[in-house]
Amino acid sequence: MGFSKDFMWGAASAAYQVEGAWNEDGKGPSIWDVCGRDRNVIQYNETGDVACDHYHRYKEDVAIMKEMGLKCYRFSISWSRVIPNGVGAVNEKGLQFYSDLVDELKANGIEPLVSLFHWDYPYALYQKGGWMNPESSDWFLEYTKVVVDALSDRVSYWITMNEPQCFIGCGYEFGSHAPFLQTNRKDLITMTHNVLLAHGKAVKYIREHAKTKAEISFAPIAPAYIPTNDSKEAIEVARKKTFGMREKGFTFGLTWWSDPVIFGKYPEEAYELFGDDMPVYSEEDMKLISQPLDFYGMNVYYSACDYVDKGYPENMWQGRGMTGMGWVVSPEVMYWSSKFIYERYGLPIMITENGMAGMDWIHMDGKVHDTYRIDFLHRYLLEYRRAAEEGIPLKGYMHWSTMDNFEWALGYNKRFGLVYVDYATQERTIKDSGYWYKEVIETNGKNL
Ligand code: GCO
Repeated sequence: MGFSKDFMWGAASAAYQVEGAWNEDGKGPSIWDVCGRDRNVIQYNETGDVACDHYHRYKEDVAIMKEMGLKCYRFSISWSRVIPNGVGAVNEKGLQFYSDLVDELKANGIEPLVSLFHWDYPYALYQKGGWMNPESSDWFLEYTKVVVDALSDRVSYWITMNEPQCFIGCGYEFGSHAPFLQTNRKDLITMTHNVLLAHGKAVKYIREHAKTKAEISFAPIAPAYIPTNDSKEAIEVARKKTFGMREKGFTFGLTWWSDPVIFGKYPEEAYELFGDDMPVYSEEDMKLISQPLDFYGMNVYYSACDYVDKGYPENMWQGRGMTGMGWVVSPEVMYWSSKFIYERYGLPIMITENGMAGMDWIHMDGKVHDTYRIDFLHRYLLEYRRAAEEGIPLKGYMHWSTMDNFEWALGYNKRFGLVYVDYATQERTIKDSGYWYKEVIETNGKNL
């Protein structure tokens, strides 16, 4: 037994990373448009102003996806393209873009999987306090309504939010992503609660109002610790660490986000660590937050590890293979994350992101020979299949990324795509890995 017959093979992107057209056709600014600009917080002061110009080239891009045999495409909607001020007047042209994209995908036999929010928060709402504002979850609900009413006749797969760990953790705890702030613990906790409420309200709305049967999840980062040996004890140690909490960097916790969403309560450990800083909420809140989901979408790139002051973190050693991000090549994480998370939360698993940044360029023969990405993918997919063989229900795999794009504060040099993008000409070239992935899809992973 390998991947199921209806396994969803796809690739992913996010609006700000690929679309460009940052101020066209009535789009309002997002925090990524404004907060990083000219401040030397983004590599070489690069921006997503043009990115892959996907806004204008989506037809060509869908044709390329079809050529690679993708069955699904996961993409996100830019909130401020659809509602320029975050709330209030709808920008019909912006909404039309996504409607056209969905039509184009459907016409090419590619299933759309929509992420409502992948970090490009409307700047106008940020000015009103953003996720600190008690109204913030209603703003998200209002936006969700607009998108779901317009697209749910053709879209059935929904991700409410991508990596809350990152947009709260990197955005407000570590200050490495827009809006590049480092705020206090109490505020981080307040924002978490509002984000969770927004997620819950969105799930409820989609469930009750979608025009086709909806399948809904969110997409946290979910890296497991890999057991140091095969013993039962080692597996329990790894499981415990995977679901444990730490004080600094708590916004990156897995249970911090997933326990409320799935169990309707914050982890016990959080109360021990944070005491009075924990949110005061009603039962009603937790009921909203823990609306039933259809699968657990997770972004998995490398194994979790404990960091130490000096020397290597535990998943690293001298000379260990790593990707262009400095992330260790640790394929077993696909198996252990799927297993641990399925056992804890009981939902079918979908890898909503996985991939690697490489040093890609066009070779003299005009092609991109990214053998390392093929090897990476091969190893990771084998470990993912191992989970399927043990009976863990796996729904799909969305490779990150469809094409090279803007890697947030690291700019354009981190190339994650199955498709190479020449940013000067906007020419696209399918990499060897893109053709290799096509064969994986065609054989449903039997050729691995
Ligand atoms: C994330 C985001 C993506 C990134 C990708 C590579 O996980 O950070 O969801 O937008 O580009 O993961 O870092």
